[in-house]
Amino acid sequence: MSQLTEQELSLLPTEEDIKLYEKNGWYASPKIISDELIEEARKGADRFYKGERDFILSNDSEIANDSVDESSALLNNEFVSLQMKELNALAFYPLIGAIAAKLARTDAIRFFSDSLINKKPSKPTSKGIVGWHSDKAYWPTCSSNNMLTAWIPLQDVTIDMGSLMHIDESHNWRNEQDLRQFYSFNNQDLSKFEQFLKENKPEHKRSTMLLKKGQVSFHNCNTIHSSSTNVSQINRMALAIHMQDASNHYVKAYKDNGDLIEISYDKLCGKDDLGNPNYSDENIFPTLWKG
Ligand SMILES: O=C(O)CCC(=O)C(=O)O
Repeated sequence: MSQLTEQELSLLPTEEDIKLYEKNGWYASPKIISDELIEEARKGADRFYKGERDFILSNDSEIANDSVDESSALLNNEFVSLQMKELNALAFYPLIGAIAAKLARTDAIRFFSDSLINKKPSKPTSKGIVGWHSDKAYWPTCSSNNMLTAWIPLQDVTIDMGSLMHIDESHNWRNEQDLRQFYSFNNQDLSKFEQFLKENKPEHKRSTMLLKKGQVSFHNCNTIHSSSTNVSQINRMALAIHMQDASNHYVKAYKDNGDLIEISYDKLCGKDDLGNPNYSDENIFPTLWKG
């Protein structure tokens, strides 16, 4: 694994930053990524939307893989950094994994998945909202509550662009089952959950990630987040990299009716010695950082 330069070391979160991450469930970094790396990633994203691929995924039928649709204000495509070299360079930028490792207080960070989100200016037929959810709600087969996501905007993000919003300290609500009925990435109505919060969590605080290009927002896998409509005139693009801490491994999880849950990534990765999905499969969940 690559070493960090002196300058990169100076950009790691301090103990105080880590404690704030643990308290709030999110951390916004200073500028850690060069304009060149971001511009290259945008080129990779543009090539992806044109249908080009540098590396072929063994199976892309089970993952979010929106096709370009002029009537839709939101495109969501997963595992793009395992398909495009410029997005791979961004996802594997060592400082991102190193910061994640510090925040999760772990010595290794492994890729779990990614989402390239292109939130276009809203259309009469499509608001391009990302509904309130926690990432972990989609990963019941993961043992760790210490997994985290790096959200990397591919341009500055201003208030009118529908930036990422976190509910502070909501990672501590992970066992509150009545919240789960509201969770859905695809839900275009943010207001029902907001009304619920007003009534049941009147003290809650919402933090909107207004970031400059090169800054990265990190959130714990249980932190509740969403993003609203992009009412600006330009596309708001972001690469979200979902990451495993060293402790994470597959655990069996069941639906209410007793059926075994299989998440889509289980169909992409190899099996371990017991025949279960192998969340350490280097082909699909490569190591991003080792301390
Ligand atoms: O880009 C967005 O608006 C949503 C991103 C997201 O859900 C995530 O980073 O986990």
